[in-house]
Amino acid sequence: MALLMEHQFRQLSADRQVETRPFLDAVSYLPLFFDCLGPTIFAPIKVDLIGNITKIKAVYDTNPGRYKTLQQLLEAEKEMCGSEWPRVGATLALMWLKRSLKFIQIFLQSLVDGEKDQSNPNLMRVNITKGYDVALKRYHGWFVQQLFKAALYAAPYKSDFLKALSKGRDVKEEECLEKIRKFLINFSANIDAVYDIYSRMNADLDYKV
Ligand code: EIS
Repeated sequence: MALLMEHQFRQLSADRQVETRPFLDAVSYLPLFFDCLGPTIFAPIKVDLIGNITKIKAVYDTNPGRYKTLQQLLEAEKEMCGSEWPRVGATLALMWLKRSLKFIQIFLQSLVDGEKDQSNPNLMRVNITKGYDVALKRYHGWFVQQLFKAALYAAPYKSDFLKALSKGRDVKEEECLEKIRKFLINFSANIDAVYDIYSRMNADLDYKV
């Protein structure tokens, strides 16, 4: 929890523009989130996520003034890349990054909403599967979907996951969930705003990996 609460996302202003720099600062802590699920088996996911963030940051650093907001960044690439866009550069990296963020969002929301397998309340398979189904499944072919099903069995117990999120401190479940609830307010607003950019600019692609 400490992990999430110490690196909150910014509250959006009235125009709902997402500023690139603070967004990148906040997402740079999220790969650690996958360590809390299990550092070894989920390492490839973490690598993918870090790759997305690194790519967006590399583009941003070439001209921070011009790419002040994520929308400006996409608009600039659209103008520069012609028919290759949106399957290029930071636009492609953010397209995938937003799906991983959405996965985290739906998974955490389901936890705080108390959705659980009544016969195994300390398992998180219901919550993880919901995140996956909403955010990622349709972009994965048969093989990756099978990997997901296998990986689900390596997911930790809820109590261990919450403890890892709290940096090893034994915090009461309800206290943890309350902090996640607070974290989700700005986090979800940022993700929704990024999804809106992709739908407004017709920048999302439907291919499967
Ligand atoms: C994108 O990745 C890149 O992110 C993007 C660019 O290269 C683009 C080109 O098409 O591809 O292929 C990736 C996709 N990312 C697309 C899949 C990675 C999944 C890792 C599979 C490795 C297997 C072994 C580990 C076992 C875990 C399996 C999980 C499978 C989903 C139980 C909890 C599971 C949680 C899973 C949720 C998070 C998954 C996030 C994956 C995102 C994804 O689908 S660019 O790179 O533009 O920056 O260069």
